[in-house]
Amino acid sequence: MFVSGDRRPPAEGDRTMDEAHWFDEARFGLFVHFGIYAVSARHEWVMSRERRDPEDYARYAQEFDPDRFDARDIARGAREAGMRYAVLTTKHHDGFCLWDSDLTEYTAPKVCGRDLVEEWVRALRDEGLRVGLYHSLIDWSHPDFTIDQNHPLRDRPDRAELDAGRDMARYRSYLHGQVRELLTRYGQIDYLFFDFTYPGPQGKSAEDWDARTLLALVRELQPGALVNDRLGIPGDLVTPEQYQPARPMTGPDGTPIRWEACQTLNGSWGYDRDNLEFKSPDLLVRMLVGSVSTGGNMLLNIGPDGRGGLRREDTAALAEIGEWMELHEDSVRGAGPAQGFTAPDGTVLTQRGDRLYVHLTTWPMQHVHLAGAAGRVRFARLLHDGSEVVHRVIDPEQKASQMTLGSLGRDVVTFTLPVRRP
Ligand code: FUL
Repeated sequence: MFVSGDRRPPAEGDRTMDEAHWFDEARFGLFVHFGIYAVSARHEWVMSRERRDPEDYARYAQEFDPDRFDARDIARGAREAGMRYAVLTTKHHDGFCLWDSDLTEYTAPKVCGRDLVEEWVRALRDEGLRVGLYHSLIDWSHPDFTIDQNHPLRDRPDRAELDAGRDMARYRSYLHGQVRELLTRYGQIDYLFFDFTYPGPQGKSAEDWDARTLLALVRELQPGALVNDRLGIPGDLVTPEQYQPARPMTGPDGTPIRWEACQTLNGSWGYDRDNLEFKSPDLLVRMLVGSVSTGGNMLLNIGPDGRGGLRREDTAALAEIGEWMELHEDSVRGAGPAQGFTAPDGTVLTQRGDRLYVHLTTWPMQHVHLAGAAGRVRFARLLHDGSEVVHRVIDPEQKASQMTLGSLGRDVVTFTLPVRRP
């Protein structure tokens, strides 16, 4: 049966994922990398890249004064961009903690008197966003974290001496203790992004974190929270980094695997002042619909500067994506891969219930031929203004329909078709 061409959301049973979960419904989230590395303004890995020893690096903590960090502002920007969840770095690999941990003095509250995680969680809840926390498994400042291939002290001639006496078992109890703090002090946490495991002779593996116990701790303290895959054991979703999976991810038995592609705006996660290679909002929208078309989410990152403020490029990107989302949200939220259609060249397809969305990613284009559509389309219309897209069957053999479009000067044009199941 055909459905009408209105914008009514599909009924529960129409969802494209088997399980209606907030994460799959959301499709789009914000990642925020913030820490004392923002003061260096040279990437969040500056400590490792520049082989800085912990004492020297800790000078950034003394100079950390995030007077412009405004979690409310960030949360509002995320919501207006069409995001429905956001993830903040509670601690990155440098070990500096943004919350008031009892287990170390190396924290934001100790240097600036503010628990930034508390501010974060409150702001997200107030904006109606799901709460995500990133937590680094790696800690280059902890005296028990052994020196490996990424460690800032790896090239020191006295490496063996510096490494002697370090004890990963002690580090592990610190790590677990901190995760317990994060999961017991701030109410409901919806998503935990651990980062990361890198097995090998010079790396760290799931045993180093005692990943099973850590995961069990999360399940016990926050049974509803999603956990990513970077503990080195399977979690609830996989997190491709800076690439877009070309097709839906499936397990050996063909069942869909939940995934989320995390993406930077300019190749760096933390504030990187001199890196101006920003992705355009148009490209970001294409990446977003690309993620949805292959059944995943996109987690788009911003890196506040040394004062916690956002650079113009960050806010502009969020605002422009927000403008697109305001008109095209239905093709993203709760949508997934198209069922039984192959995307014609220059298009990306998403589907939500019985509504197919055709995103034109190259433009101008006068006609689109959609194989398999003949006889299944009741009405085709542009999504942003509801205007009709004239379609006619051109090849009954192929069951193809031709959609004729004028020359709209928009970046990503989306039209929507109520379709019949094949
Ligand atoms: C990586 C980290 O090493 C990067 O700094 C960043 O946090 C990214 C999301 O994950 O593995």
